[in-house]
Amino acid sequence: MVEMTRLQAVRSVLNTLSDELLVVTTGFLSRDVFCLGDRKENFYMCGSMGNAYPIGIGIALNTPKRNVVVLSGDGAALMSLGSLALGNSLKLPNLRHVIIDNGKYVSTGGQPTCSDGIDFSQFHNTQVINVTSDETASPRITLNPVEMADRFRSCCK
Ligand SMILES: Cc1ncc(C[n+]2csc(CCOP(=O)(O)OP(=O)(O)O)c2C)c(N)n1
Ligand SMILES: [Mg+2]
Repeated sequence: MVEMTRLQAVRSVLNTLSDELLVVTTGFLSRDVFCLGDRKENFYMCGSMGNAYPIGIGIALNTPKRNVVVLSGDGAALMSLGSLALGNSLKLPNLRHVIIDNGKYVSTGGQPTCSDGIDFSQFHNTQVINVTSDETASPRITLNPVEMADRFRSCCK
């Protein structure tokens, strides 16, 4: 098994992107993506844990000509299991889910999740990247939320 840190995992995902719309989960992962590869096609779901994937479903349904990638943490994916079932049911061809699984809620202090109790790769177009260690937090996102949402919307055509 390839061992990656959280930032290496995030870089590996960003390296796969061209013009995809990217929805990123709350916490350190949004900060990491902002620092390593901010682009107008990125939507950072600051604050509302578990909502990145359901938002990704909505965007993929409404912009069928665009490919949508959702980047989640294991804790966020566990919080939103209903949406993973919906993803399995809809099987949207333009939606991809990448889950960075560190087995913890790292952004809030490293409390353990129960991600070892589920095989996320059973879900539609889902890739799991197991992370063996986490760097300290990237700096906070400096974008104004309205500005960020507006520039993202302008790409959703
Ligand atoms: C509904 C809700 N519950 C709790 C939080 C607090 N919170 C923010 S990030 C986070 C941890 C997220 O864990 P995970 O998705 O595994 O990502 P990681 O931090 O490990 O990268 C928590 C508990 C929140 N923002 N929203
Ligand atoms: Mg985690």
